[in-house]
This record gives sequence, structure tokens and C-alpha cells, in this order.
Amino acid sequence: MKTEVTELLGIEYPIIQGGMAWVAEYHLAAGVSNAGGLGLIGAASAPAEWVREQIREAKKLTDKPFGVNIMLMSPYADEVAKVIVEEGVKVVTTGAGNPEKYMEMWKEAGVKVIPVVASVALAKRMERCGADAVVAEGCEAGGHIGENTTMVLVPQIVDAVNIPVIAAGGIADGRGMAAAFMLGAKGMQLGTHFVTTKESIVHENYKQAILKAKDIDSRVTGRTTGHPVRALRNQMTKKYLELEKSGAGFEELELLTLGGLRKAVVDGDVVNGSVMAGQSAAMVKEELTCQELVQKLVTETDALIGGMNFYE
Ligand code: TUI
Repeated sequence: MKTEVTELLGIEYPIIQGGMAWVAEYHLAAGVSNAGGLGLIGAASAPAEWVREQIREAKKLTDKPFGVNIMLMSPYADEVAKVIVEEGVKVVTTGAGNPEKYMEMWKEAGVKVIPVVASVALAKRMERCGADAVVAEGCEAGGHIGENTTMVLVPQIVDAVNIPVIAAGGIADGRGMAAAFMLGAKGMQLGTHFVTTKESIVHENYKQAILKAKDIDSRVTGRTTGHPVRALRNQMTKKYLELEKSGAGFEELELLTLGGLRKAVVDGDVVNGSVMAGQSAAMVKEELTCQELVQKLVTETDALIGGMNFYE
């Protein structure tokens, strides 16, 4: 499955793991990279030294390329950006902001830069300042999202830029991969399905919440604050949405989600915590190893479009 993305990153399959906060640590990243995709360590809001340690541990488990995702709202983003260069990381993806101020440093160090974008405007801007590719993330995705669905966002970004586009949001099987290829994507980023893999260190309750999720179980909180976040519905999302309806302010709402992702991922509190997951949670039915999942995705995609010259 050779595409511009496999060639750019030196990987076997154009499958990238999302840089999910608390979830995307080195066991998962190494698992995805060893399976032939691109694993990512999610720096989230963690201090730079935690990220450095994670990079070093990942290198012990894999000699394949892997990357780091920087969450640009993190208070440690500046330091993490430097650690990426110091530790010789080959690929960086960014989320929740505009990474322009780090671009020159990364490009000079030969780091491949792949911003995650949720709009055409940011995709164009990222191409102008030297991005190697972009991830076009539709609002089916989990966590912090934009306004457009994958179905409409990907083709618009494909038309607007000349760098390869990686589709994200709502992809959980070969049908989604094949569809993304037809929209013009040259790679796919998956988060939710990788959360349930054997290598993923999330609490068993978190995995079960995804495995049991149905189509109607996804909610978006925070539309009123300008920071929409998709998660599985529970007591927290219920309370949050009620508060939003009653006109609650930012601070009151923040209190409800503070530390919520850690609560769910680490402590297994899937009732009061924030169980971030994409809409594709409803399509995830089994816990596989990273190797099994990547092979399943590739086999299913090949069966649909393998002979059709969509990859290159
Ligand atoms: O970043 C993500 N997904 C995330 S980040 C995250 S951490 C978090 N935790 C609690 C509350 C809020 C965040 C959880 N999930 N995906 C990539 C992504 N980036 N989606 C949307 C964007 C985005 C949004 C606005 C990128 C840029 C942007 O504006 C940039 C600008 O300068 O206009």
C-alpha cells in the first residue's frame, strides 16, 4: 500500500495513530510502528521531560519511525517542541492550534511536520509555511474538534493544497479507509480503534465503554465556550450539557472537566470522567493487537480498492 505518505514517512502502510492525550504513550506508539504504521506519543499537557522519557522508551521497543504529537494549548509546548529536535524524533504532528512558530526549527532539524487541521484556511497556511503533509480531521473524531465532517473537509483540503492529505475522523475499518482514498487522501489517522488495542494501557473500563458504545452514545460538549470536545455520553456530559443550556460560564464548565480525561483513562471512572472517543466507537467491536488491527485494515481496504490505482 505505497502512497505519498508511506514514502514521506518511511513506513509500510499509510496508517497513523492519533496523538491522544493520556492514551498515546510509548507502548501503543511502538506497537503501531512495529505493525507498519506510524505510532505517535501524545505530549498532551505533559512536561517536556516526561515526553523525553517516553521517546527514549519507545526507541527501546521499536527501530521503526514513530512521531510525537504536540497539543499546542499545552503550557509546555515550547519545551516539548525543542525536545523533539534534541531526541531526533522523525515526525511531529500538532493539534489544537497553529504550529507556525516552531516550523523553522523543526524543518532545519529535518523533522517531518504534519499539522492536524480542521479547516481549509489553516491547511493552506500550513502548506505555505513548509508543512510536509496535513491531517484533515473531521468532527466525527474524538476530543477537540472543528465544525466540518470528514466527508466534506477532506476533499476541500485535497483541492486546496499540493501536499499529501491524511484523513481523520470516523475511520475504523477498511470501508472508511477506502472511502478516504476516494476523497483524495493519501493516508488515514485512526484514534478510537487504537484505544482498544491490547497494547493500549487505558483502564479496562475505558476500553469496555468504547466496545459497548452505540451510534447514539456520542456527545459534543463545549460548543458554547468555543472548545468543542467529543466524548461518550455519561453523567459528566449530561451535567455539562445541562449547564451549557442554562447559560453557565466558562469557569463553572471547566470545573466539571478538569482532570476528567485522566480520571477516565487512568482511574477508570467512565461515569464522571471524560471518555473522549470518536463517533466510530460504535463500530469498534473487538480488542485486537496493533498488528492484527493494521493487517485487518489493510486486508479490508485491499479487498475493496486494491486493484484500482487509488494508492499512488
Ligand atoms: O487536537 C485535537 N484533538 C484533541 S486535543 C485534546 S486535549 C484537550 N483536552 C481537553 C479539552 C480540550 C483539549 C483532545 N483532543 N485534534 C486536532 C485538532 N486541531 N482538532 C481541531 C484542531 C484545531 C482547532 C483550532 C486546530 C487549529 C485551530 O485553530 C488554529 C488557529 O490558529 O486558528
